[in-house]
Amino acid sequence: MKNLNIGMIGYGFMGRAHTNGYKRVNDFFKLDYRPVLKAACGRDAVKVKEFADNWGYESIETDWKKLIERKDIDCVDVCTPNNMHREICLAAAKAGKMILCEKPLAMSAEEGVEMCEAVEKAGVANMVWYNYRRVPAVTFAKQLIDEGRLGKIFHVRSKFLQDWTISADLPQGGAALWRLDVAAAGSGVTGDLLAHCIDTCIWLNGLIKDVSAVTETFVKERKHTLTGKIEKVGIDDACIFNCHFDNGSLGNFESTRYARGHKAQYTFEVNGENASLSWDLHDLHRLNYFDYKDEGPLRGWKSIHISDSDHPYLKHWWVPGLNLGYEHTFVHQVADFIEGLQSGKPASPTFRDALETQRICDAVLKSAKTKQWENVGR
Ligand code: SOE
Repeated sequence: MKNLNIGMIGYGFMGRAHTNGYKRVNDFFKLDYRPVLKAACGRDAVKVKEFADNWGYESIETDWKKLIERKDIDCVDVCTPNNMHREICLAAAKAGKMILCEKPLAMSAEEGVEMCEAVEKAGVANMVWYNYRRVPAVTFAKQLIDEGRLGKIFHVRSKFLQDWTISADLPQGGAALWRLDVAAAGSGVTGDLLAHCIDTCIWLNGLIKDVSAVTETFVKERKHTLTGKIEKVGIDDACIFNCHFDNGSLGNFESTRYARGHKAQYTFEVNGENASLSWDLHDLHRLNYFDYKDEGPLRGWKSIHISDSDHPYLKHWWVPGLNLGYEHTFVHQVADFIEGLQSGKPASPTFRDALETQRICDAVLKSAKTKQWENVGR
């Protein structure tokens, strides 16, 4: 088995989630590569050391440029705030490293194009962490749609609802709250949450042609953690958009951090000519399915418990009936990345695949400003 030496940049929530994926993958998946936790990198030496010791990284760096220069690193994992993705990925590609970048790929499609060109020119393996594709029930939904079971698709709707920024006393910026700071995040819920909905839905139903969006910033000013001053809030707190898919179906998307009572209610529903399906992150091991063939007194939605060995990824885990959770999606993504290295058929979403989501996010934010329908630029 070959070693795949990982250099992790960033050690927050995603640093932990990805590391857990690297650590567990060989226990459950038979692969030719073994991820080795070579180095963790962060600016605060004490904090990054604590992270490295806790998770089992062999060494630390406090300068990402040093990490990228290291000969013993094969693969760079970018878990920083969004405004650093571009610079790190360009440098890592130049240094010939494989790159796994946290979503969203970039601050804008323009940056994304540069990043795609860099990894493609360097010929390095690359992937973006849109992990929800790897919830077995979501992967199963993709299989059912690809098999043509739903027939012609008419509607796709998806929401990602949270409630954690309702308090106006919550500051913006800094390590914990960079998602509220437009300079670090690029956008609010559009890049952070809707990007997940878009990634999954274009994977399920093909590309989006044009969009019509509204956004709102409910709390206009917040104290900035780094400056200590009250500053304008530049992110979108909520975003709703309608769209046309290339295949003629209609899409309806909504995301907010102001839906009191919802922590991470990510849902989608697809309605086709022959069948419909829906999924809810709060019940992630179930796929709801309605088949028109069952029309008659026994018609109805069924809730399929996705836990059997003939469901995606499940044969690698426990016995039928036992649930997987959020963290398994990262294990699956590492497994798929490695299988892509082995087969030469890169795991999706590559940077190029994820650029499409970036383009749609740009069109959504533009439409909210112009109050017009906007085409997705390609
Ligand atoms: C925000 O709260 C967040 O952590 C996102 O940044 C993640 O991408 C999403 O999976 C869960 O919510």
